[in-house]
Amino acid sequence: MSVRTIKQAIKRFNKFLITSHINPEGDAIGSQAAMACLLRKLGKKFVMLDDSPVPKLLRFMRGTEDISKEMPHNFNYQAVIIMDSPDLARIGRVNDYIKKDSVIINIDHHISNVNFGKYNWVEPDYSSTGEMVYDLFKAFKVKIGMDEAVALYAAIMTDTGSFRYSNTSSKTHRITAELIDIGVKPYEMHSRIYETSSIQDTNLLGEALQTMKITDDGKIAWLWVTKEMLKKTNASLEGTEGIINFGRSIGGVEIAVLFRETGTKDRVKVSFRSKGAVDVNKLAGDFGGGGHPAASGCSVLGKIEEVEKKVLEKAKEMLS
Ligand SMILES: [Mn+2]
Repeated sequence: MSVRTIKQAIKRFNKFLITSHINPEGDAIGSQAAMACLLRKLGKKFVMLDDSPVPKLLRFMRGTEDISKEMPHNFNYQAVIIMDSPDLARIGRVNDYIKKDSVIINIDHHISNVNFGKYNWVEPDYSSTGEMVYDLFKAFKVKIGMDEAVALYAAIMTDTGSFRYSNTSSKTHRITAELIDIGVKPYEMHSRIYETSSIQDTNLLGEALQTMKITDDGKIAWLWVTKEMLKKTNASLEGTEGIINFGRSIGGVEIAVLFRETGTKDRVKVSFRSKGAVDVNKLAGDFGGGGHPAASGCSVLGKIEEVEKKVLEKAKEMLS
């Protein structure tokens, strides 16, 4: 489906539930906040409801204070807009408020998206869901104000790794140039999101780097974050997010893997990053996860040593 179909769908309804995935990052939060701005300007009513709280770092965006964890009473939405989520499992507890006959508008850029909605707008070539929301503003001919410009910029900046990843296009830059013209300050945005690490999180990074290993051919690098390391350093879960990039940043590495003992119920969270030669969305898919060709993840049952062994075997298989 195209942006036009989604525009028509949004026009048809007046009360929306907006949500995104568990453990939201910049794109999930930014695209929800921008969508809220758009719906407000269109005179629509909405509630934003997420499984997980908004990360502290992202609360500077206006509108994020309206993202709640509980459904307000007496709010009967006509359609639910699910953003940046490849499947319904990714929205976690919010599923409790979705009925079999709910009208779902699915807006996402994950190649692994399973088209779970009545309306599915999926653009794997877009850098971020934020870029898609930008298109919606244009389709509706709604002027982009400062609040949504900040939210869209944050969404695009975080999902492109600050315009470094292969999903960065000339369109990405044209959009962000427009957002800068509206008043967004790139340095301020970068500083707010990337230059506010704590000493605890930095100590955790030090611990994690000690665990880094690399295959003999130098193509796979992997690291661990254990419960013990988190306890010792008193770091935050959010502080584990950028660690995988240190694996990918090594010359010759094709796949970086981060194993985190932060999954629920004896599960290990596994994140993958690729430099493009290997489709890590497929790799994550082998373990029930998904994402993008260059960035994906899954959650695997078992002890970290066992999970490491299984995952590395598959990764080596894919490279050979
Ligand atoms: Mn995204």
